[in-house]
Amino acid sequence: MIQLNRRHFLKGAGASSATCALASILPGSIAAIEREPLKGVSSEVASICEMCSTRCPIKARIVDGKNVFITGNKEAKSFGGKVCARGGAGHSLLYDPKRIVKPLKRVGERGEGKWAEISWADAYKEIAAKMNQIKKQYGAESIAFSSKSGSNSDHVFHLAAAFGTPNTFNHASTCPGAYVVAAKAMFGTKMKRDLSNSKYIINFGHNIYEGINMSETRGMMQAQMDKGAKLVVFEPRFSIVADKADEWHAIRPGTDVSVALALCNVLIVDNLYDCDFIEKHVIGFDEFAAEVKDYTPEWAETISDVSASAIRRIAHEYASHAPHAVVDFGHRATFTTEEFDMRRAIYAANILIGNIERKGGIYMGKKAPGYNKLAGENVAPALAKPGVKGMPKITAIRIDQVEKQYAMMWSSGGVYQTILDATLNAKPYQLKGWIMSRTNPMQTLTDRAKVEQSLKALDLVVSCELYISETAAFADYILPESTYLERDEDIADKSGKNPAYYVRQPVVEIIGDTRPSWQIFRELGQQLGLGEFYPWENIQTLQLMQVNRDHSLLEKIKTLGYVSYGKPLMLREPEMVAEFANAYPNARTIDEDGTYATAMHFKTPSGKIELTSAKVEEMAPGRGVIKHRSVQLKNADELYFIQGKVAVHTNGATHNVPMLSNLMSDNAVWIHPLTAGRLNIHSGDAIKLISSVGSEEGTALVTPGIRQDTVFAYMGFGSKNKEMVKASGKGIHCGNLLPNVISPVCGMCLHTTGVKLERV
Ligand SMILES: Nc1nc2c(c(=O)[nH]1)N[C@H]1C(S)=C(S)[C@@H](COP(=O)(O)OP(=O)(O)OC[C@H]3O[C@@H](n4cnc5c(=O)[nH]c(N)nc54)[C@H](O)[C@@H]3O)O[C@H]1N2
Ligand SMILES: Nc1nc2c(c(=O)[nH]1)N[C@H]1C(S)=C(S)[C@@H](COP(=O)(O)OP(=O)(O)OC[C@H]3O[C@@H](n4cnc5c(=O)[nH]c(N)nc54)[C@H](O)[C@@H]3O)O[C@H]1N2
Ligand code: SF4
Ligand SMILES: [Mo]
Repeated sequence: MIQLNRRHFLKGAGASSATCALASILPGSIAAIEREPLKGVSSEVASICEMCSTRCPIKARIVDGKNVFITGNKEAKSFGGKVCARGGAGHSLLYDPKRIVKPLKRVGERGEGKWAEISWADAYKEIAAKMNQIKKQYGAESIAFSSKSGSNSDHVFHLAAAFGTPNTFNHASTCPGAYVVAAKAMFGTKMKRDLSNSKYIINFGHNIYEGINMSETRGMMQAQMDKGAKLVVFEPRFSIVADKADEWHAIRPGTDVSVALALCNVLIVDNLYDCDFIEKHVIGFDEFAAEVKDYTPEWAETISDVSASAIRRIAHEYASHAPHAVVDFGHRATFTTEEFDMRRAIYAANILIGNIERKGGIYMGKKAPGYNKLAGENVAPALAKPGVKGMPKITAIRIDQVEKQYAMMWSSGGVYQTILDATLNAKPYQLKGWIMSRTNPMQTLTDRAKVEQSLKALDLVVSCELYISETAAFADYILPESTYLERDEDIADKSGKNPAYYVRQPVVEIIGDTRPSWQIFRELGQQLGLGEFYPWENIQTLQLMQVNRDHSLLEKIKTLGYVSYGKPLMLREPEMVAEFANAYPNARTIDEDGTYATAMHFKTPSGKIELTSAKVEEMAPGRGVIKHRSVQLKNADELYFIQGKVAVHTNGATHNVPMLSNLMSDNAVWIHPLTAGRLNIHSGDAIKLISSVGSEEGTALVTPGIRQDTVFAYMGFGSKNKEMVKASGKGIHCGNLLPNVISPVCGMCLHTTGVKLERV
């Protein structure tokens, strides 16, 4: 394997900004962008990246009227004033001739690729008429709304609520849902990880040097490079994170839960856990300990292929660095149907060493209201929610609400894939319309064929997009949104260890006839006769409502782009608590042990951390206690098929962006040499993967960096619509191989399945 200098690599990994010549404009494209000089501000504008949903704070400016130079906003220290390679390529999206810059209406069959331009006014009129007709005939609840979470989704879901449907979905069940729901069950709220201060990091497939989040990626780099943290990685393939780790264990896909439980077993049996912390802050320890008694490292080895002695040693090393050690709870939580207990087992390993609210451990976000209360004064302004009076009362139940076990998922984004059965089989009732924004389920929701069938079966499909994505290709109307470099949005909360806000602002004037989504969904709302639910006229009035009409505060947030308040605070970290109490004379009195431990309140039924949960037991009988359950992810004669992110593309989103497509346009399938040898497959050969729901042809990459029983592909490639010119037909389409699954309790999709491999 190629040896890379670790230090050298780490320096490069999270630090690039780019300015490049604009791609030439192809003639004849739909509503192509005229290549005119860019208009906007030539001084730096502070804003927010949207090349992925990490949404890093950026600064951008126009160079010579021709280009946009993007870098990180230095005000946001943890992001290091940097953007990643995709963040630096924003100009290539902005000026991509294949971006849609006029509203489009389908004129052929769904998916046939025949489009006509339509005015915004006519598009709103026709869509609103159809929506109202569906509402009259089948009820408002028969229209689902979906959007990737973020400020856009707030506007999409506001319209849904005003229209009267409860069926709103973000990307949760395809991505973070399981770790969010697991945290809710145990802590009553989402948790954050403090990688940069951690001395010992255990990583179960968090691909953080490729699936980049500038702040967390840089935090991990700091921990490794500057502070000498030890990193242990469990991964079925030799990812970049595995390559930069101190040790890599090629775990069997989907079996992480057994190793996490075995770590807990050793922590308890060998008495390495923080007894005092458990006594004060945790309930359900005894039930958990009784369950975990049998989950020995020797048992986990038989399931996961990770050696028992390694698990035992790692548990001891981890505990010896307590509390400044962490088991990372990951990001994309779709490795097994037992995700709920996998992520709970990981949190349990953190709780046992008492790293909660400690440096290098896990902690709760400190938003203004709670922070101010501790300080005894208004250190940070609290944002107001614009009150909208008289919103319709919705009585229809959500399509994912029939089963009580998903109770915690409804409010965390919903079980997105339930749209498919509701559409195709009227389960639990018939859907007739789907209004979506900033989402590409054909690529990202699993079982592409079923998504296509569903889109074809509906009476109305609307997509708000930048491109004619694979999904938008099946819409009746495509509403083109201005890119993040052309639009403004509401102020967003970016609080971490202390309160922080930031805001998106336009860097260039809008190119073509596109609009920001807050405007699109407001105008559609007005056309629907729901204007009374939009007390804001434009984004400025909405922002002023957020800051309680404090003009100078708004000005400050806009000028700096990112504003943070107070001092970083972790409630059980004595030094931080002392500094905090020192800074604010009316601050809460420090506990006897020098911390604010008694100020920790968990929004669980008991008010404590719940290692075992009566509420979960009630929602999903038999699941109150964290347990191991055997899962069969593939048949004996199949290989595991797994995926991951690549550093130069985002999900199912950027494969048409010229600059990024030039860097990588295909996803060769990783195959172990012994597996390849049996089928006489060599690197570069054409191969085929066949699953229970589809088959895909691609190219082989023979590498020892993968388990023999597993194949891997970077996700997002192989688009099947011809409008994605640079992406269509290139590589394996992962969503076409994955069956549609709903995991217990957390409602997650499943991104691991069995495939047969053939040489073509
Ligand atoms: N460059 C880039 N950065 C991104 C994104 C992007 O698309 N591109 N997307 C953003 C988003 S939305 C997210 S959610 C994050 C994603 O962040 P991550 O969740 O870290 O990203 P993935 O690459 O999906 O990570 C999954 C990793 O798990 C491995 N894996 C697969 N199955 C298993 C298993 O059963 N066990 C273990 N232990 N490992 C397994 C895969 O090989 C892969 O390396 O990244 C964000 N940042
Ligand atoms: N097989 C498989 N499936 C996966 C994953 C995997 O690893 N493997 N990863 C999962 C994960 S972690 C996630 S988060 C999801 C992500 O999947 P999605 O939530 O679908 O998000 P993206 O693919 O990032 O982007 C969706 C669409 O948003 C459009 N878009 C980009 N910017 C804007 C904008 O400013 N406005 C509007 N209106 N549209 C915009 C893009 O053109 C793109 O078509 O995929 C999940 N699906
Ligand atoms: S991680 Fe990269 S692409 Fe994603 S928001 Fe940050 S700079 Fe932009
Ligand atoms: Mo994600």
